[in-house]
Amino acid sequence: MRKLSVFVLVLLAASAMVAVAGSQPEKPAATTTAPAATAAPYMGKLPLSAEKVTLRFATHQGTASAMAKPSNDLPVYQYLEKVTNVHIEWETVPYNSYKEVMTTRIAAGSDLPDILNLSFLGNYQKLAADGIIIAQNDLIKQYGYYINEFFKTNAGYKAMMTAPDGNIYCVENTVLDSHLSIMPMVNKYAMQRVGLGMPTTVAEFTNLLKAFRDKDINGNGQKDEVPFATMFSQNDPSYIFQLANAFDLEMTWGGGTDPLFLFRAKDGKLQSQLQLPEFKAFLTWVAELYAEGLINKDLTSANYDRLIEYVSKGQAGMVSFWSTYAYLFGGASPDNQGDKDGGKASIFVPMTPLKSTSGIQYYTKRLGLNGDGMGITTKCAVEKRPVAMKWIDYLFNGPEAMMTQQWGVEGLSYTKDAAGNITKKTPEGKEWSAYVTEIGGNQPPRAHQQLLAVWRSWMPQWLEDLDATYQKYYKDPSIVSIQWTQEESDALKAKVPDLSTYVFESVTKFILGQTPISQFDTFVAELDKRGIKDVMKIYEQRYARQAKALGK
Ligand SMILES: [Ca+2]
Repeated sequence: MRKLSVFVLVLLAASAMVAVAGSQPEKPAATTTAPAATAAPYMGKLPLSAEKVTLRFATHQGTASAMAKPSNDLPVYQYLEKVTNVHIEWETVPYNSYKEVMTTRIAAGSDLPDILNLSFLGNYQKLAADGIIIAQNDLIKQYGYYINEFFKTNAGYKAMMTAPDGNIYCVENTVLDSHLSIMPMVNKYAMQRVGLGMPTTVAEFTNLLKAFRDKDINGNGQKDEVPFATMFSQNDPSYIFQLANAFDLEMTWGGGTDPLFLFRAKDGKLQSQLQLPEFKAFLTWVAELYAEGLINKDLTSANYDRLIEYVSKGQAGMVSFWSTYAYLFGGASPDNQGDKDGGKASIFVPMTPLKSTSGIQYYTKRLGLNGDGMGITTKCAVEKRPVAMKWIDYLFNGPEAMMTQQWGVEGLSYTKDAAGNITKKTPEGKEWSAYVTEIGGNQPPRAHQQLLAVWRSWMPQWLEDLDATYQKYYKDPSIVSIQWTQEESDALKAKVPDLSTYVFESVTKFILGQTPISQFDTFVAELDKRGIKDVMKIYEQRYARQAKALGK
């Protein structure tokens, strides 16, 4: 886990930081000074200010302990100050206490910084209505050069960053939405031993698992195979739900306050997926896999370590996890021939999607925001707002700032020759990506993008090559997680926890065979009793805004 650990941990930390929203539309409080009539429009040129400007920025110290706490002692931040001419006074709070500390500080209403990380601080519209932050629309128009460039090719992200009242209160972290996310991985040597190839249909998938079960793939003479080692729980539903793609459903993403997997949009209308015949067919299939001994008996309690254990004993022919981990499962497998890091060649190969009932093969893109919203507070002096906006803009999508995320600082973590070729540089005894993280690169606690270039440079070549060939399978989600109004968010809070608990208890019992599939209609009726239609109405309201913003 050396190479990828930091990056993947952060990917997995992507959580329910989705903004909940406010009900009282308010006029933007921003009153920015218009540039003089003679001034050329801002085009992202450095430095961001002719005179040194000091801004106070309150943020957390990073999502994982391996992340570097922002500080002017770190080379990346020293470099960014040099090129932008903006000095930051850091006010940092540990990630786990950020919500509590900052909520208290906001409630006191005094001593706000100029720029505020809005993670965990609630609905943006409400924060603006409460006089904490300003709308950034006008500022972005004038000083958000790189944000506007990003929006040109990322309409979905623009829609998600726009509040229900039409204002943009902040830009937020973006994630890589279509690169080896959640999908099963299949041991190619086990496939060779049983004489079968990569499955492309539900029937082939089932047959492959049966062959793994019956043909002693680890060659120890015992029937100890665990054909498909996976997980299923309320916190980790995706490994199983993702397979519902084979039934034309769309259940890979969502959870917490935004259980997207409950619904899909079809022909412009939302449908409650769990109440469809397709879901019954899917559930019937998974229950059969379980009853046939094709799935690990402990799927409701298994974790990553347990999956590695099954793999290391050669018991698992197929395993579920983030498929960026494919090389780690390969490294742990007895089929590994001395390539202990799994970096040189594939053993566990991410599975191509199964053909759906209607004949298409797809994975759903993980389109979502991931916190670190960059609010400009009402306490930020009007004359400082343009440079605050430029700084946020530049760090989000400016070329030198992106270089620091990917490569760190020239001379320290990389060198560049006259032709512009970059070579990694690492101090004695350090691992390169850990060093880049340590000096302030990688995924800092401010709005940033997960970068494909970083992902690529940190991925074993065989996995990177495979990822390129899988791009054709990714499709946009039919429902995009744009922001809720406060009213919608409150209504969801009243219904969703009880409904979700019921869904997971029931689905688990169906899979484990504790409830027969003949009871499916009772399940469907009970979902109605527990208000799934009311929840769907709220999703429909949001979907109407999505249709307006994205035309679909
Ligand atoms: Ca065996």
